[in-house]
Amino acid sequence: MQRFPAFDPPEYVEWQPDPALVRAYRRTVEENPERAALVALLPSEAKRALYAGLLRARLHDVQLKRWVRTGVISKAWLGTGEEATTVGPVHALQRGRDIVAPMIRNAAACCEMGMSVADMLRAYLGSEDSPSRGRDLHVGSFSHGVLQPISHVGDMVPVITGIALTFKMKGEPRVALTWVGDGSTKTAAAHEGTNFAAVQKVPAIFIIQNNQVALGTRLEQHHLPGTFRDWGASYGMWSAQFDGNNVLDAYAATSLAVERCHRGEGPARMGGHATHDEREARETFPDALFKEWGRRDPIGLYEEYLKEEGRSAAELEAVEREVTAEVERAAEQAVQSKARMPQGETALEGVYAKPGR
Ligand SMILES: Cc1ncc(C[n+]2csc(CCOP(=O)(O)OP(=O)(O)O)c2C)c(N)n1
Ligand SMILES: [Mg+2]
Repeated sequence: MQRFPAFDPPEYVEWQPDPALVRAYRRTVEENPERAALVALLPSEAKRALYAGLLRARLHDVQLKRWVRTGVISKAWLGTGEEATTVGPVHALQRGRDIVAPMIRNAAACCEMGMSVADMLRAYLGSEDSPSRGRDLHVGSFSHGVLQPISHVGDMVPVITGIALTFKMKGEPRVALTWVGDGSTKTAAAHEGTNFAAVQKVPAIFIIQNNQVALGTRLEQHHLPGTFRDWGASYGMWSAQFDGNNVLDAYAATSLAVERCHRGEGPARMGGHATHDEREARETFPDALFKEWGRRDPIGLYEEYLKEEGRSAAELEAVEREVTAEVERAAEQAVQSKARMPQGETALEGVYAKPGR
């Protein structure tokens, strides 16, 4: 994809495929027979949609950075480098049936569940026509199956567990999924929710998104085991790991978890490993670590995979042109919404359910 020297992490600007990592990417997809079978069944169109999803996520972040740089907004939360951990799992779900609760790192989930990029950008402007009507920058849309998270990390775990419990009680073949940052696993809410999900055997999927940092706190400062491999087992819960930079692995691992949920064998816990590119992380970790993870750009590696599958550069460029146009159009539409800021009194509207509902 086109790189953006002004906005991309430095490791991505001159990104070139490392042949060993390209081979390892394919090996990851092929070495687990169950996952390999699922990937082999993916229609060409679905693989293209995964690519578009990754691009949409990256370009959404680039647009936000552009707005920060030009003073349209003062701050943005980004998922750059972690796109595969969000996009792969959402593509394993069914729109209109399943429910997700994205954390701020997972804004891409909103779009992959069908929300428009323009609405995602409007949320940052806090306009009257934004998803929360200007109340909050956390984004959700019930009609798209996306729960709007609250700021407190870890708190969506018991909420998702409750939703999954409802699915189980009603006998509905649906699943509920949320992501939990490595740091957020330490909250009481995450523990209580995970344990309750396990003992109630609800159709929930928890993805521990281990980007090795929680603001300025490194993983080894808050998590002595070093990995999350045994985390699910400590709750008596089935769990699996996937490569957080490999969208196909993330997709296939989540698909298996969904199948388990449908068989009544939920919940499932999964770990995705990714990188994190924000100021605190850059101040916390040595440059070498960013170089190492930068070589694993989830978009660059997936492009190499697709090319090996016989996709032409022209086809990939066509997808990129479509998504670029979608994001550019969305930014233009969203900026128009700046003229539609909510009146203060409207903050009191729509807070409580109407009697009888
Ligand atoms: C309960 C709670 N404590 C503290 C914060 C402040 N806070 C916001 S993000 C964050 C770090 C979360 O780290 P992690 O779970 O690893 O997610 P990441 O940001 O790395 O995606 C903290 C401590 C919060 N939002 N909620
Ligand atoms: Mg983290």
